[in-house]
Amino acid sequence: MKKTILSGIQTSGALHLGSYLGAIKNWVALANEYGCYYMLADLHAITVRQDPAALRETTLRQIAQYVACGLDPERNTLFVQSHVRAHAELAWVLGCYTMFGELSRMTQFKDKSAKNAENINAGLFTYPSLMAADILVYKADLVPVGDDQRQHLEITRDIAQRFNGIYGDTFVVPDAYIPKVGARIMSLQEPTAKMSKSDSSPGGCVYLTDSPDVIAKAFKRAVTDSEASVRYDAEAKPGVSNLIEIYSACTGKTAAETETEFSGRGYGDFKKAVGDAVTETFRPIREEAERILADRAYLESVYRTGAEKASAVADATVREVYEKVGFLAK
Ligand code: ATP
Ligand code: LTN
Repeated sequence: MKKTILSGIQTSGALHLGSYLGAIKNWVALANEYGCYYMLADLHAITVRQDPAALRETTLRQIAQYVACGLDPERNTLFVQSHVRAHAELAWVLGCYTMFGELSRMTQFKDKSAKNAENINAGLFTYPSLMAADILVYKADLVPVGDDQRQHLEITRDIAQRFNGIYGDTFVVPDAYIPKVGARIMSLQEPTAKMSKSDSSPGGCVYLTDSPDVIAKAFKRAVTDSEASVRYDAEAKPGVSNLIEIYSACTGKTAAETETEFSGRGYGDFKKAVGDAVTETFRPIREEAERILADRAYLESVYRTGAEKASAVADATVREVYEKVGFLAK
């Protein structure tokens, strides 16, 4: 029996270099060895205010991008979170086994509350109970994510263990799968902050949909330092180290090989090479995503089939959980 993977990305904006290198690249790499569920987290996306038409469009585009990245819908279950009711149902139950104090310690909650001071809603606070439900409802063994999701995986494990401790073995306690290279891509403009779609500085974030021209410009302007030496030192040289990490992740070369390749050469050369490596990584995906996006009937068949397959498994877990906690069977 193959082990199970679940992961997802919020449909709160466009996919970028961080979400590609930190998450999706590994989804593709692991797809053959595992039974995989890859989700579009639209329920999570509305913890921040979204424009309805834009949310729908982003969701569709993101499905096309999942497929274009190499996730074959015949072999992976690709689905939209809100299409599978069991997520919301289990999230409610798990919320009753998640502590206020635990949620208060989540750094993502603290960061997002600081960024959205006018909308610190209950969904933003209980976000991790829903994420735990996403994972536990499929009894997933492994969750490939970027480094920023480590804490959410820890709380998921705690919730699973707590529930199992009270009701007997129910959930699989999942492991995070965090890549060695690319787990934390930093902003090109502010290399001490994570690259993110909510990045406020233009050029800090590189999107999967960006043209080669836009990508080249973003790397040309990337913040570095005055030493003019391509050397990995995350503390002293965060900008250059981030570029080395990006180059390594896109080309498969190690940091040491990258240092040797660019030894004695200026930052101009290096930045151009990193931009080219990213462009070549993104080009086939971008072109394929555009082609798929034009075929709405195909996209519909992908997410409908995905939701059906996912619901069958997820509904069974909810039934099991409802029975264990003592809900009367209908
Ligand atoms: P937001 O800015 O709305 O919080 P985000 O840009 O951080 O979003 P998500 O959609 O939350 O991106 O993340 C999707 C996946 O990509 C997660 O697994 C996350 O850990 C990973 N990821 C996001 N940003 C990075 C990054 N800069 N480096 C590596 N992995 C990342
Ligand atoms: N919180 C994640 C998105 C997400 C997720 C999940 C990731 C929602 N549910 C379940 C892995 C497993 C993020 O991208 N910020």
